[in-house]
Amino acid sequence: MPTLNEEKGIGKTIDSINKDFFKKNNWELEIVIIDGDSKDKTQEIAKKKGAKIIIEKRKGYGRAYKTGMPQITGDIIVTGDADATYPFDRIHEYVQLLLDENLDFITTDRFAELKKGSMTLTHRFGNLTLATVLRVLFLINIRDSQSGMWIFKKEALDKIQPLEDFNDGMPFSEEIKIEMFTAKDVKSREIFSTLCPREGEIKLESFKDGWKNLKFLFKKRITS
Ligand SMILES: Nc1nc2c(ncn2[C@@H]2O[C@H](COP(=O)(O)OP(=O)(O)O)[C@@H](O)[C@H]2O)c(=O)[nH]1
Ligand SMILES: [Mg+2]
Repeated sequence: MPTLNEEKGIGKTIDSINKDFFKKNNWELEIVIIDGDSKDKTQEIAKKKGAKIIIEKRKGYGRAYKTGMPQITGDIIVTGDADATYPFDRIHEYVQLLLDENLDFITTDRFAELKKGSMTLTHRFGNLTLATVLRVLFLINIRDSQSGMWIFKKEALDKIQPLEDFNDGMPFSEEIKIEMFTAKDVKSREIFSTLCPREGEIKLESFKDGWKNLKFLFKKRITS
């Protein structure tokens, strides 16, 4: 999880993981945050709850993942925001699905079950636009191009462009989907999921980031 001043959401997010299921299945669980030098209690709370903390002072959502992912020791990586919006209480089911269906990459469709107050109309419209443009430009059939919860085999990262070539900002999210869904030998799928209302301050700057995400799609289409 990338974190930047998420003291209101980090504890709830970590607590919601079904740790008993992991234990029962003998699945080792490592919780990792990549923290952008939070000035609140994010690090303290995460540490108390047993998480490993990687610090990445350089700005950006994508930058955090680029620094964090190579340092993950597990075979399967599950990502998501630390703001209690993503269903970390279901990740054991998603991991099981990845294994049962022998998939390499799963992305989650938040629109299948948007909880009340989880997304403003403006954001819904922005997301719809971005997903449509992505579908048209890259011929990938996904409904939610901005979902931040992915479940994937770490080895899938070796089959796509080098992590350092990824965007440092919010476009990282759509870029990883484009890379995984268009890569040869990577079995990808989008599954129904959900989104809950956020705890704490939003870091995304709606119009600025929406526009950046849109420009990014055209640029990537032209240059790749
Ligand atoms: N390390 C790090 N994390 C960030 C940065 N910007 C955002 N995040 C984290 O990335 C996640 C996504 O940000 P969020 O504001 O929830 O964006 P949204 O879900 O698209 O509205 C959250 O867990 C943030 O704390 C950053 O510059 N550095
Ligand atoms: Mg979020």
